[in-house]
Amino acid sequence: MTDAAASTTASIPGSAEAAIAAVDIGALNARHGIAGVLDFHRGPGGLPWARVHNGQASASVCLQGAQVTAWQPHDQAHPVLWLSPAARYLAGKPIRGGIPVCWPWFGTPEPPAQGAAGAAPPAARPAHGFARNQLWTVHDARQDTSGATELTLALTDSPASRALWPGAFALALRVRVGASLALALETRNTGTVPLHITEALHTYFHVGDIGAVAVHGLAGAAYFDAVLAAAGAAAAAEGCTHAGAVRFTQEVDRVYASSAACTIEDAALGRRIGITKSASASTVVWNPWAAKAERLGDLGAGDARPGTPTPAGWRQMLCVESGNARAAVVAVAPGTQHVLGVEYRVAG
Ligand code: TA6
Repeated sequence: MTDAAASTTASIPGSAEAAIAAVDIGALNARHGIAGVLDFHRGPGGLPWARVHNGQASASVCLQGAQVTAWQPHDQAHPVLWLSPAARYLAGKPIRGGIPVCWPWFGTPEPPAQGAAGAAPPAARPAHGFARNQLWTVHDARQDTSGATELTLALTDSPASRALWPGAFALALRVRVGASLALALETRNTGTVPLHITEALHTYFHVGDIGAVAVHGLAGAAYFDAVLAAAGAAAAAEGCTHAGAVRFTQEVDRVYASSAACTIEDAALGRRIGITKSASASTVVWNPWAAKAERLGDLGAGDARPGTPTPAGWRQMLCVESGNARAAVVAVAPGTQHVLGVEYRVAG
């Protein structure tokens, strides 16, 4: 079966397993493989992956959800993206770690903010949208003049997506793997009415220890504190601000109204990760800390104390997500497109 047919199969509700099984790895390698640089294979759970190893970096991208699950420049001793040691690899479900694509909504939205008249009731709509759960097709793969590898994956509306959200769309994710990692999430409205979306590239970064991390660039930006909101302090959760860097001594789950670049300063690993972005009005910062990590159940067990040889998974991850969330709804007019961009670069 061709990849196009496979993605069509994915469109029938409940056939995620069939769509995954129908992916023709040989055909993908014949059509898009790049000798010595890019190949396709089946990884954990039988999910299809693209694997990149060029002169600058290595990376992995799961075709389910167009989810970058690994990126490590050759000059880095540690992965830059975090992938849970307890990740589950299931058809139709997101993988814990890497860069989940949250689209066409961030979180669990309530209509009409999503502009989705006729959408399924909120309870039926998966958290962070459906794009991260569906099988994407490979649109293009190439080396650019710098020696970086650019992979473009695509997803279009289908019976499965329309059962959740009525939008007619063509989604593309361009991933450029090199000494930096760049992603561009392109939303094209192929319908006749405006699309209203929220979105995020929900990036999990690998850190030495969350207790020795600072995030710079968000001082003074207003943020929604989801932890306060979850504790019932709805009014106090809105319009928060802080001076200085974000540091971590407990669960942090914040949606900042910010288009600014950020830097993750990792004292334990002695490196800084630079985050620049475009067409993004929101930055989300999240670490679940021990209790929520326990409830989620797939971040990896281990020692909750800092500085031990067997740390819990949550001690070695930090999400800094770039997107357009909550009130930052993006309207995409018929026949037009919107492109959310990020680039990550490591120093030290
Ligand atoms: O981006 C932060 C957040 O919205 C948290 O509230 C937490 O739910 C996290 O995303 C992970 O969500 P997921 O659905 O991937 O488990």
